Amino acid sequence: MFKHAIVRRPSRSMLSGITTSSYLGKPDFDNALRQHDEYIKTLEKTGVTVEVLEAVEEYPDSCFVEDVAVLTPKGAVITNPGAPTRKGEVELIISTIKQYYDDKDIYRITNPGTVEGGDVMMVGERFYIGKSKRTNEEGIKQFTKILEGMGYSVVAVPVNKILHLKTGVDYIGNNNMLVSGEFIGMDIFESYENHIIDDNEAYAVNSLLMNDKIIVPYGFPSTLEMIQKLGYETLVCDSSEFRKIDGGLSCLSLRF
Ligand code: CIR
Repeated sequence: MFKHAIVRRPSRSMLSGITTSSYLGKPDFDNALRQHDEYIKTLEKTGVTVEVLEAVEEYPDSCFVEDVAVLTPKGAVITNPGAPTRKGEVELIISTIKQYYDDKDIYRITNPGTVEGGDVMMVGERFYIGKSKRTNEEGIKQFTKILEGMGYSVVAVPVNKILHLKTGVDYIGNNNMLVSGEFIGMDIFESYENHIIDDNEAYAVNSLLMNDKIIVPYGFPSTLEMIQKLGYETLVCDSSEFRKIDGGLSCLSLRF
């Protein structure tokens, strides 16, 4: 059960956030704030208390708090983002993490290792970590040592075509895995029930398992229907402004 979530308000500078989706246009900041309000309310409906951190103009991508830490029931890992403009974001989160974890249970990924939380997918006692443009071999080595020390197992997954692991594959509980693109048919995930999300709805792979509910992004009716048919209670949340800078639902919070 998740009890807590941490989010950070988007800053006006999000208009210059890193993006591979510029064809979608620039985010509308006022609408992004409204969507962020809705995101917080949606998280609350899943039974968590949400800590809302203030916006930081200096870091355009800092609303994507998922990337700067990995929070587990046994300890916290402060990451080291691979994107140069995002490295400083980790210092902003540490004092918040310290409110929830003892110092002895807080670990750090250090140079030359890089890890971004969007590349980390928790499935019970196992963590999958994507080797991507943002998370490198050395980062995976450090992450594995830390997580194995906590008693978890870690499996590395190649990520070649997309930003983060969870942009393309997501675990929604009950052995159900949403898969798209390069992850379709991958041996690593063969023990799960694979549910293929077509390219035209690929953004909705990043749906979010929160306690007994799944939060699905607004505007992806086939994925929504498929998840409902699996028997889940769903909540829908519009994250279209964040999508314009490559952000999905999971990126916008830390959940633990
Ligand atoms: C970035 O490129 O870093 C941001 N514009 C988007 C980060 C998305 N985060 C995530 O998938 N966990």
